[in-house]
Amino acid sequence: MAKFYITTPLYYVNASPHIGHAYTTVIADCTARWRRLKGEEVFFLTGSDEHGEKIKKAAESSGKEVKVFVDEIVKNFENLWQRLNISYDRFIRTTDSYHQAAVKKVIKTLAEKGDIYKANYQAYHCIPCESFWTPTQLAGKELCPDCGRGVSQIDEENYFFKLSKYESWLKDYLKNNPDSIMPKTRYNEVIGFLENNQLEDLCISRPKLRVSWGIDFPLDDKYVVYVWFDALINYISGAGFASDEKKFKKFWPADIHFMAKDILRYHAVFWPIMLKALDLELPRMVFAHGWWKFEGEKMSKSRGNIVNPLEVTDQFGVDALRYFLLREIPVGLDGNFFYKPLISRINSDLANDLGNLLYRVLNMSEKYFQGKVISGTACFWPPVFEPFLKNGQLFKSYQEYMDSCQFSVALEKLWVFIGVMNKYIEEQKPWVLFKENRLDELEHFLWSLLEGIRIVAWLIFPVMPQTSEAILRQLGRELKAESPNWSKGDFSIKKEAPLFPRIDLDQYVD
Ligand code: ME8
Repeated sequence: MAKFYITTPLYYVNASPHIGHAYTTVIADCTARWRRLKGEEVFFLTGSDEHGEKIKKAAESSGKEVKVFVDEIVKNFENLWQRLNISYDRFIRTTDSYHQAAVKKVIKTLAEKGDIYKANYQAYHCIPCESFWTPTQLAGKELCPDCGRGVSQIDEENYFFKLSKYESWLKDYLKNNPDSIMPKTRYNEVIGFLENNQLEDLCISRPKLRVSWGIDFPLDDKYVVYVWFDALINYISGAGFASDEKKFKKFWPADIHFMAKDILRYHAVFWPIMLKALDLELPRMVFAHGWWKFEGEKMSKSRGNIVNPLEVTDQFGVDALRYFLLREIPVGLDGNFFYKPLISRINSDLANDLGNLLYRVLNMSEKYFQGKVISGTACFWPPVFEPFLKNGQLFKSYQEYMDSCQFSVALEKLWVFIGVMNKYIEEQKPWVLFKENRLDELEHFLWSLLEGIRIVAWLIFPVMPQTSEAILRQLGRELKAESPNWSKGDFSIKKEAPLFPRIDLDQYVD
């Protein structure tokens, strides 16, 4: 059985999650569910990044002891993931002892290799980004080049990792592996960065006198590990490095690291070099999606312009939010979060197109055949279905888009099939068939639609798991026994309440 290892970033637990975090995690969950559906053995890792000054400051301003504070915020993340039906296999916390052991092992290994040394460190620190900058990078301004906020100056002795030693190796590696960073624009960005900048060695320690909240630096007890160096190691520690050799052997390398473009450089420059220095294989792909904005700016905890996913799911439902996030914007681009487009998607795509199709067909099946619709011998598809079903075309193209993380395109194409089914009902006028007592034709007509809906239900499982199961249940079927291709089989209808009630748009003003 093929394996597939998927990760999300480890989110900072200085505040509760927002739509941006939900987005990456829903994308990762959709991919995990998709791969499992196809029969692959998936390991899906998410978790929390809990060390460093940023977290310590947030705890201080809440008046709580740091561990108590992070425990509470971690609960908020776990609750949200449960609410959004996130099917992760492991939730890693950087405060977990197995992770801390792995970080120490990494540093000792790199030191033995001669890749770590001590020197003076002069830099500017952006606390909200936990990033560090040289005077040259700031170009005369004391503002973070990433987020534009103020930075503070640092001048101290520290430990460094020899990043620069691996610069030409990384350039060659990326040139030979153009698919290792997706989408393509992000790959080009990284290549451009490497062409225009010389890599400097990475400062990987912080003196305890200044930053006390971190993993003890194994080479010197006056220091803790830099939070980014600590956090990146989760991708191996979470898969068993230093704790479960068998698991690690099975799942490493990661098949896909999901994140947004803000943290691409850490994953596309620092991380591969760390792995190379450790003689470990590199992840197959780093996928950096766009940003969700709100009121024109990147949604972020420190800016305070956030949309709370729990409120959205309470108002509109979990699957509606999952569908909207995956369908609304092509995965590499930025998007603005507004309520109107969300409600329009719910009303048109979910309530009208999918919901109505299902209920019209279920109603007719009950009315004309008391809910029992059999395939009989004539289970050929109607001619209008031909372009979708011949040679498993619908499944094949859906698979291609899902495998390449083009979720919005996969769904757009699937909805064309749903549209064709709706039109087919209009054109066939089943009530006439009934009136004229052409019951064989009528049953085959309904059976074809039920079979088409069944295929749709299978395909949407990774995107809307509850909806998929609810549809199959009403058709008298179960996901695990189903296939995505046209096949014989009877239906035994058990109609439930509508999946997506229409929402009154006028109640919501953006
Ligand atoms: O960077 N739009 O944690 P973080 C889309 N701890 N995605 C967004 C987003 C937005 N507006 N805001 C956040 C960190 N995200 C580090 C990571 S990994 C070893 C350490 C998502 O809490 C997106 O995935 O700031 C982004 O990359 C991540 O949250 C940043 O999360």
